[in-house]
Amino acid sequence: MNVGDEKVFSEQREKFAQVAALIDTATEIVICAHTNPDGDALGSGLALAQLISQHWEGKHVTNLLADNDPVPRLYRFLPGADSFVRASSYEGDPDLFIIVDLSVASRLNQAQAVLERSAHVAILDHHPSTMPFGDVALIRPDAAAAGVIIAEFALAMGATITPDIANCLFCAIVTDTGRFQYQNADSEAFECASMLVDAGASPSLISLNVYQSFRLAYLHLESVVMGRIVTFEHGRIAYSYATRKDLERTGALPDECDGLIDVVRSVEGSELALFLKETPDGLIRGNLRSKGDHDISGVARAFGGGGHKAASGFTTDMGIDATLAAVLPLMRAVLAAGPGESPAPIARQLSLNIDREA
Ligand SMILES: [Mn+2]
Repeated sequence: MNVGDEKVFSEQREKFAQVAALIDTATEIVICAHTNPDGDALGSGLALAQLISQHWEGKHVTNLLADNDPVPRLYRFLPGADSFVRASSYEGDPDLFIIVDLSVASRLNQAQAVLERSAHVAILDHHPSTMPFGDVALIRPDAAAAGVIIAEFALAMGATITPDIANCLFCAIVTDTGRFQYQNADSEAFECASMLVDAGASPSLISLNVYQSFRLAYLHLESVVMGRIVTFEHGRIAYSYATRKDLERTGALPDECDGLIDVVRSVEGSELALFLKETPDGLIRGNLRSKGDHDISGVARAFGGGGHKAASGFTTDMGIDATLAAVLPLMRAVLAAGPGESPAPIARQLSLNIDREA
């Protein structure tokens, strides 16, 4: 949003007050983000938990992980990262469930059971959502990161932003904007970041941990993925992948692969990028990026995934070759259709999904 966009701000203020009212009356509060949590999901959740604990008295706040996987290695330096509880081992009945960086219940995975036991639900998110739910849903797709919304919530509450909270939120914003390089890096993101540095966030500390602490095994995998990049459509589409064998051979871990899509998208002249990763259980996790105005989210949706116009993801069980064979034609169709249009092959694939689910 543009700084000074009064209508958005007043709507947001109203929703913040509603969320605060839910916190006021709750004692047992849980916070959870999406499966495969990234820097925004983890940083936003941790910051919000610390914010509530120190600004409100007598709240019992628990940060949940949607899955049984541990916190990805690169984010374990975040203040409070060791306090996460796996949703499957959480037995409470929360008064309030706050969902951050997510507005689709199914991507809560094992935390869905906790959601069902919760008396109230609030959503603070920036993913485009067609089915908002919960008692309060503040969903702003124009916000660069969920961390931006949490930072503004803190300001609206008049809460103290400690250096720990500031570091969590700075990490959220720097990772979701690709170090302030993606299309979503707007003045609001920079304003928030500036405010967070004033509050004690250390950009160099976060950069050191997130971008300059790769294990050699990961870098060896990166070189494999780099060596395998293929472009077509005159270089406008780039893709690469990592198999289970690649991971075994290099010793890289699945949760280290999140940055590999950035390697693929860095090819000169590429407008759309795809990276596929085979997970240990044989599923294929796909990351899609659009560097210009093309909307890539429809391709992810066609395979049951979702996300933003410029960054989205999906999971299939078809193997790498079959996934490439299915996804690449849709990417080609997105290019052919031009910005803002939804190409027919995507609509067809979406209707196939609906038939299958029905
Ligand atoms: Mn996010």
